[in-house]
Amino acid sequence: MSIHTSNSEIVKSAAMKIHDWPTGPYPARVRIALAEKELQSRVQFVTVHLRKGEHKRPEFLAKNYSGTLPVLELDDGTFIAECTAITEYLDALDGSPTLTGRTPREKGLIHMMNKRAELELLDAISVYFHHATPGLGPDVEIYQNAEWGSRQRDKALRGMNYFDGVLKQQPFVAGELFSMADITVIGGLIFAGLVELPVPAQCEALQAWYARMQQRPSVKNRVTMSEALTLPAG
Ligand SMILES: N[C@@H](CCC(=O)N[C@@H](CS)C(=O)NCC(=O)O)C(=O)O
Repeated sequence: MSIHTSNSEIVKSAAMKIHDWPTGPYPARVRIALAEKELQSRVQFVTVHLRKGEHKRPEFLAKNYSGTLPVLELDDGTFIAECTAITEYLDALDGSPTLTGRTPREKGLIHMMNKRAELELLDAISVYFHHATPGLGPDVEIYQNAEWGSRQRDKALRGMNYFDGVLKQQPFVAGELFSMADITVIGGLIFAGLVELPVPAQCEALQAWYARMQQRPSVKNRVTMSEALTLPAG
């Protein structure tokens, strides 16, 4: 099977690997994108144990300098890290982008809202987790700054209020269509659940949107999607 891109370049249907951790909020973003694009069968998952700090070891840092998950490995040995970059790659594969925008306007709005979802919500919760909670444990969290972490928690709560306001005006984070920006806010709320940071009661539009998002099969099945497709790390 081959997949045609919009400029007629043929991308061979080679196997891809995703290095990730099944329950991680950032890995969830790529898992949801894979399921939305119906690409699961082309991927094998490699589990990298976050709590054992496998993502900070030299073998993994050679794949991703930043020492974070997920990482996409192509069959020619290319490694693509960063959820946004991986999602853009996956979305471009079939020449029919459904997650990152079809027109210049859609692309611009989705990229902006996706970045906002990272800055104002998901990344802020991540900093809170790593700095103001035990995080991944003392072997991994070698430097913590609790005050900085708490400030990021407050920033995330402000972010929830912001996205609530957005979703009062439109059905999805970047407008009328489901996109990568929705996936990133979903990642943020998955992380919020893990750190027990509830969406404030007054954020009714955000809560209603999240209830709708949790009904999507891509979101519901994200953790179990790797069960038959997992390789040991190595
Ligand atoms: N900007 C990165 C962030 C990825 C990230 O922080 N991933 C988490 C996994 S849920 C991680 O690797 N955390 C380990 C750590 O920071 O030590 C992306 O978008 O992919």
